[in-house]
Amino acid sequence: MAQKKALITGATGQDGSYLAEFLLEKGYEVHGIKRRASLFNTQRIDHIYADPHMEAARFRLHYGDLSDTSNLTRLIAQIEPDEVYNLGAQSHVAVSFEAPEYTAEVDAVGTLRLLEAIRFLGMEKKTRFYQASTSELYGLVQETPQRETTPFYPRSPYAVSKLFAYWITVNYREAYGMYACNGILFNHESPRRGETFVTRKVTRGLANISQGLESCLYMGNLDALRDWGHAKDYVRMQWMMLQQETAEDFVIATGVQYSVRQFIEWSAAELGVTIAFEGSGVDEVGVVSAIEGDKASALSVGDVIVRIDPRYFRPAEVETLLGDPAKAKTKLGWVPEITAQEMCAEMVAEDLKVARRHALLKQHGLDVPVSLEA
Ligand code: NDP
Ligand code: GDR
Repeated sequence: MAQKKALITGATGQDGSYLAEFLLEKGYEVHGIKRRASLFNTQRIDHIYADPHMEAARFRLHYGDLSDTSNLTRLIAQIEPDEVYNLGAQSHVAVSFEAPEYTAEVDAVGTLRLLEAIRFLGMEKKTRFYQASTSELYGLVQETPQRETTPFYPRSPYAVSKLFAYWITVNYREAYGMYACNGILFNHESPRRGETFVTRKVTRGLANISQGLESCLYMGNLDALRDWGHAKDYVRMQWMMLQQETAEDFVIATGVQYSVRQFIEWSAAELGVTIAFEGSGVDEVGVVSAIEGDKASALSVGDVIVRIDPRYFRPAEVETLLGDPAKAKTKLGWVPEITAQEMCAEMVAEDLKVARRHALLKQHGLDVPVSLEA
């Protein structure tokens, strides 16, 4: 059988990097799109990137951008991919309130650009298309747990843009008979998660604090509930969805939810530190009055401080998400292998390694600037 070719947008991101590894292991020729940036932005994929001068290199990177129609069309024409995975996006919900138009341009119209390029090039019967849809579509939830049939109610420019992308993918499937499908993925994390998403912000921030590199972690809504899985488990599903006889949309989730506060507590336990939460209603010893009952009494002077900062609250919040992955389990035989707590431990361990290295350098007068912006 001829070697399959895949094109990944967002190849430099968390999911893109795991998916590229996965597809290379499956024997694919993998093409990734990367954006031009003033600094190197390929840290997550450097370990799988081979010198392009080598004949046998099966992983190729191309400059491109989801806002550039001619670039996308040219790349698809050149590569002739069997599978396109559209993972590229301005993927930060809070940032989408700051840059709503750009988010729509990339996340909504960018998806249309890819689909239209495939159709325009007459490849709609050859090229299969995966769209990175999201549990953010459910937003203000209409049913719990959320499944494929649950009505959408997006709550951010990001989610509204992804709503367009969801429906245009369905539309190209129905209108042109394309094999195009949506994976409605709930939050998934890993040590490669971007530093400004909540889980990574917590594991990195607490690891830094434990090594004396930072003094305080500033957080938003600690009561938000999320269904967190591991990115490695979820990219396997992205591939599986493109290997079926007919294209269908699937919810991918663990079916278990935890709060942000719980995630902080797990991370603290991994590091062996205790947490003092501070907020707007702080009393004299710096303990937030919002902490209920016995949790508050466990706090003492010297605890790691987690301070509530209104800056990290969103204009419209998604308070709770819980997915029902029954369809994926039944039809695709998929079961997530890594629990949220195991994932948290892995993330803490990786961030601790880095924090220890930085602390050691600092001890020897080689100061490494730790970015506090998260
Ligand atoms: P990341 O933010 O880690 O990666 C996003 C990728 O998109 C990066 O490679 C980024 O490039 C690229 N990108 C951003 N803007 C553009 C653009 N204008 N043109 C081309 N590429 C661009 O996200 P994840 O890997 O976590 O998520 C992958 C996809 O899945 C996203 O579409 C996200 O919205 C969606 N999703 C994610 C979930 C999650 O929990 N992780 C859950 C549900 C959906 P650069 O590296 O240069 O910034
Ligand atoms: P989310 O992920 O918005 O669900 O989108 P994020 O980790 O950013 O937030 C999860 C929840 O934590 C609350 N929160 C904070 N969030 C951040 N980033 N920083 C904080 O300081 C903080 N404090 C509390 C948030 O309010 C929210 O409720 C992610 C992205 O990967 C999307 O691309 C993807 O579509 C969805 O997951 C599913």
